[in-house]
Amino acid sequence: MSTPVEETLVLVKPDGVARQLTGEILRRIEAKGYVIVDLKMVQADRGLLEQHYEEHQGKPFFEPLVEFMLSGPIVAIRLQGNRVIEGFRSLAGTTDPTTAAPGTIRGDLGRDWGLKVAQNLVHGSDSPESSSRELALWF
Ligand code: IDP
Ligand code: MG
Repeated sequence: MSTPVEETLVLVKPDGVARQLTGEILRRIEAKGYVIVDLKMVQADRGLLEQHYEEHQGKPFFEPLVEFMLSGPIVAIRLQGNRVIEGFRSLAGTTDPTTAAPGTIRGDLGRDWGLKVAQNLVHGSDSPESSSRELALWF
């Protein structure tokens, strides 16, 4: 079976950086065999985040989400591999860290902190279109 080599945007969100989980998250990514093509630590600005999360504009968690993403540095990663878009989302686990499966980044390391927005450690692009759009924003 031949599958295309893809790239995806992974972000270690401010909670992951603040909790010093960047290394643990990168370890899981590399242990899976995905290739880190580029990586940088950035303090995002509001304009970048509003574009990044444009699909969520108008939702109740949008403003808390932007504020959360502004709260500290983010590690942005250009990640490469066969089916890496789907594969990283599988490593990350589902959005709500309380119910994300054990074994996933969010399931093992995240929890509900009783906040307006889910602090769930990582972002991963959800489609080839999102991945191209997001990589162009961040790199
Ligand atoms: P994803 O990160 O799993 O792709 P999205 O639906 O794209 O999830 O939402 C973007 C981010 O917004 C989530 O990672 C999470 O931080 C936050 N979020 C999404 N839905 C909710 C919600 O219902 N309540 C609180 N925060 C949410
Ligand atoms: Mg998403």
